[in-house]
Amino acid sequence: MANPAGREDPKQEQLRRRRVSPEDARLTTDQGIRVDDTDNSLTVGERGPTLIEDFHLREKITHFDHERIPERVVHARGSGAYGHFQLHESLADYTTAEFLRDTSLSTPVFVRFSTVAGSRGSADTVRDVRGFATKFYTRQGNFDLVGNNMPVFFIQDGIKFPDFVHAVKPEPPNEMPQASSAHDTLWDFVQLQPETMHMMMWLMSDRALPRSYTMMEGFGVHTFRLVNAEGRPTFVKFHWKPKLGTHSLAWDETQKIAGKDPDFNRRDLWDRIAAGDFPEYEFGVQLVPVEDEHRFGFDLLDPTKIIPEEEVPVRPVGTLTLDRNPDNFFAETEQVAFCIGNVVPGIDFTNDPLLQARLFSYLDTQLIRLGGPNFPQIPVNRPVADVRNHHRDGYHQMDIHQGQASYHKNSLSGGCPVVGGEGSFTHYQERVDGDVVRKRSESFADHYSQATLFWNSMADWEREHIVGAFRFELGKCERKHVREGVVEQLNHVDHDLAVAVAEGVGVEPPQAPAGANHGRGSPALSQAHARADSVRGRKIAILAADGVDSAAVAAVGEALTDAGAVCEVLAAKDGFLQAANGGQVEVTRAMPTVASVLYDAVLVPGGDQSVRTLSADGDAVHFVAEAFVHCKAVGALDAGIGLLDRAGINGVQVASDGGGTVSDSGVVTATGPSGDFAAKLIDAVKEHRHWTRKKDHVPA
Ligand code: HDE
Repeated sequence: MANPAGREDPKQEQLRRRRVSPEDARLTTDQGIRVDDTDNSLTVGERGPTLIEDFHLREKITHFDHERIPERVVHARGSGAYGHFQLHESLADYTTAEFLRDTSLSTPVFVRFSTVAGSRGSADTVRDVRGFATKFYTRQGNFDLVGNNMPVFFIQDGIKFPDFVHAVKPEPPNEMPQASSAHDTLWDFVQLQPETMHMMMWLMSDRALPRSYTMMEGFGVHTFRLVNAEGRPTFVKFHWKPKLGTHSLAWDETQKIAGKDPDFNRRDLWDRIAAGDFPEYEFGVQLVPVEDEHRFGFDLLDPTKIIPEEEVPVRPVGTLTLDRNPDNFFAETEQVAFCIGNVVPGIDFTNDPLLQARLFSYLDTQLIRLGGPNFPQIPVNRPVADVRNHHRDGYHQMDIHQGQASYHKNSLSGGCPVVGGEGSFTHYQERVDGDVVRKRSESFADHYSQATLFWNSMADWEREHIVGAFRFELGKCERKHVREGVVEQLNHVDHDLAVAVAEGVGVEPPQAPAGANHGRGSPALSQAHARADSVRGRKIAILAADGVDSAAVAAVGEALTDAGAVCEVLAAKDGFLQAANGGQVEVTRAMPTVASVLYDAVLVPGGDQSVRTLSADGDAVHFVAEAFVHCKAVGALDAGIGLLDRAGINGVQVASDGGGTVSDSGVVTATGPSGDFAAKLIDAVKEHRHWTRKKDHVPA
């Protein structure tokens, strides 16, 4: 079976045999017996008692009673997709992993994106880390890269994970708040555990509010080891970079979306793939020769540290394309089991203590979540590589193992399956020597330098967002000593930051600390430098009423659609609008069913009557004002400019000669015939957001 790129896809071929379609089928019991009636139980007389011999009733209810499995203890809410990974540049000098050596191979994958703290039914757009887990179904077996959209973690040693997760999850007495870090227990943990500071900077930044799963980076976080054919190791950090750039939502917007469309990120991913607009990510590696292990000012084994990209560039070597939505959420996205211990020959671990604890945790949690040791046989988890061993029995055994010998060594099955041979996994032979201790390495002691590096790298608007986020989160903490403790920690990151946060949360601003900010930055950390060259999948709202200028709707709509955007005509009611020229314009959605927060940009076409109606409609006025306040591209043509004025968007300039197009911080207007309006609007949408826009005067 071929994938959309025309390459054979052995995983889809394997899954095809497991898919069950309702088409042309008759309803049966689980035993395959056709059922004559599934709406009425078997009773004695029409009003009499129900009979226990009604096997169909019993089976139907019993199956229903057992439909649920435990949700993941973290990363419970997720969205998955299939795709393929294409290597462009061979890493044969560094690894024996075939999928990273052979550029002719296309490797099938399943990816699951997730939030961390919320339950399965929580909203997508909460402030949180996002999981970015990829299962590569390689010919040498499954390789799982279980990463996040932030390159560091909250803690250095896995033994702290239960403490951290208990602190961030809803509080024990009342299970509040849902999917939010803005509460006392998390911040109490933070103030007492300074190693969290670097990650907290990321979590309070816009990285925690991705516009789309297709617009966020992914990181393997830990330093791994690649091993080549000569057995030579190289340290490696894995990266995903979205082709659409790394872009985020506004905090106010995320909170509103959580109510308007809690499935916002999930829907966006699904719709893009369904529309054939396949999300793409560049796969990159930072390679560090083992001789350089100690050349950095931090420990490569410390998962609270990045290797700045300016010091070790990310080398792009492949592309991940997501091109198929799952058929069944439960069977695939819920039952997929990632395990950081799933590595293939040529990829190995390091002594990062967080990584080591993860090696235990994933298999352990899946044994309970998926009900026993045979979960690797579930279709989404099953490798495309042959599986042959002496593991036997257990709940839900799906394979029928033939032969008398289920042990090694054996002579009865001719010694099969035979151990070893070409392509066998051999653990890297690291020499280790030391005393048995319970002690954090001194080389892990610096908790602030990289938090400061992150802060120094931010644009002014990013810093404003970070300060706002700290103020919001600490403002939700009931205990003053917790707020004070966090401000004290922030003072080690940057004094100005600590003062700005203190002022917002009723805490005495701290004294300047002894050591000054080191002043170093890493431009790659700022989203101000994110790629912004595409409008693919961007959603544009076109506000209209009867009397709209349908020619403008058609012309600008077509230009945006040709560029890859998705345009929707919104009006007070569903149906058709009478256009100014007598034609009709179909309404895509009724305005009460949507909101500006669900769109990337808004366009108000001309048409006097249409704009008069919209100007008298509070929903429409608010729509435009809110889009403006969230720094989105706003376009208006001719009379449509009047709606911008009505929304309080001052400073809209109109070319004095009555024609031409004017763009002011993402507000694009034109009067009269104007050839470049659509092009300018497209450019404004590409920018994603116009964060430096002056907007405090607009009431929304
Ligand atoms: Fe996880 N993590 N984690 N984690 N993690 C799980 O595994 C754990 C960590 C990550 O879409 C669990 O099957 C420990 C870092 C993702 O199914 C669990 C530690 C990173 C996902 C678990 C960490 C991650 C998980 C919950 C510290 C980024 C979702 C259910 C030692 C590099 C995968 C499950 C999916 C899921 C344990 C830290 C990423 C409990 C003990 C660091 C993306 O096993």
